[in-house]
Amino acid sequence: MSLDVVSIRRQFPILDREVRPGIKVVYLDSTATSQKPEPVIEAMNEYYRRFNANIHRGVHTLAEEATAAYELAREKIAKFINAPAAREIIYTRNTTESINLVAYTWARANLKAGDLVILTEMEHHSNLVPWHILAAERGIRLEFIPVTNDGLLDLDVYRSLLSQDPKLVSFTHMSNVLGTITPAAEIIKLAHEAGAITVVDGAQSVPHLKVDVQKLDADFLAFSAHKMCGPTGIGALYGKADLLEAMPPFMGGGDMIKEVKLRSFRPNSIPAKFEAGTPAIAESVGFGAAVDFLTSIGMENVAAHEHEITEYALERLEEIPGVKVFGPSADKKGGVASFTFDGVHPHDVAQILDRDGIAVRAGHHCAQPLHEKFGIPATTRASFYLYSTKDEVDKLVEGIYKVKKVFG
Ligand code: 7TS
Repeated sequence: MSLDVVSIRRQFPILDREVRPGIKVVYLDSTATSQKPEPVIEAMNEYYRRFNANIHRGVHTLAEEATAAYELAREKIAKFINAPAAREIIYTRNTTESINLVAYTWARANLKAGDLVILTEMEHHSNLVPWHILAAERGIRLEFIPVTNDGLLDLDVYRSLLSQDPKLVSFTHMSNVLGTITPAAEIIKLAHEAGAITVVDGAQSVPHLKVDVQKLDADFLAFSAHKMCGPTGIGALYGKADLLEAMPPFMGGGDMIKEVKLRSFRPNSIPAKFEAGTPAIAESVGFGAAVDFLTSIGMENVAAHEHEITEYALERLEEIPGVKVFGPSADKKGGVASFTFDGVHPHDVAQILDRDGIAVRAGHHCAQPLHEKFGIPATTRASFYLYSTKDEVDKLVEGIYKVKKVFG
């Protein structure tokens, strides 16, 4: 093991939880949301106990401390993804809001009827529906990089789409269903050569891989704190400063302005321009603590551990007659194993696993078009993180054999 998982697990109090007397939780649903370590919980508690105040408004000590903590967390997040400047990090509620921010501001200011936006067939609904809304409103054109049978993106089709003068390419860095890690740097380079800007959905990559926006040359990167050991209710949008500065505001209200008259306003500079109203202050503190926690472990170590668990999980799952795992081999994917089990509905699989405390997700995982592509309505999904163990994979496999018994 590349990580000291025993000591890591000790920092996640929930992993000790019994879901029923004598039945400990086996948490295999980190793709939906990760669990939270003690330092994150403690940082948020300390915020409420010691320096809760509204930010950017007061001159009193508590307000100054809260503001400093909010801005310090932004600096930590910027460093975590190697953003050149903290002002390029916009706090949002989550990945969904980050993508919508780009769709409602950059895209509405820059796209007109007939303009091409390229997406992929493996997108989460949050990187589809904002563009559907824009297509209906503006008449922009959507094209999709196809997914191959082994769960990879078909870059030959992408190259041919690029000859149609796209304005924007928005794609996931890691599929939440197939686990596929997409060749983001290459996709971005080709998009730039074609004159398009790029949005990277980093909801699954930022928590699990070392993501460097400068190496990628990403124009925008969207991610959520709750999937990376942080709290719910906060996420981030990284954007290159020149793009963010040229974009109109998203929501109007307090903090996002320099000056307001009865009939006009002047927007604030970035990042405040995009942060209207009282933000998620305690959550920003938790987000910063999550980034500290992951940094102290090292993202390379997190990724290596997940790789080991995923490789083992795929090997064990594929041994089970009737189980079909979707997506590429372990070397091309993150810690996700979505599968079907002959003759048993994915929801039934999940329900029977839950009897043994095994938490997995069943359904279309907010990627309906991808499931349609594979001709299935749903899958059962087990997903892994830095606290996952081979023992938990073994419990999952035992659980699936029990499902087999129940359904004959
Ligand atoms: N993009 C990807 C690739 C995701 O996996 C998710 C959430 C989102 C965007 C949206 O993130 P949010 O924080 O704004 O909700 N994925 C999942 C999932 O797979 N199960 O629950 C949420």
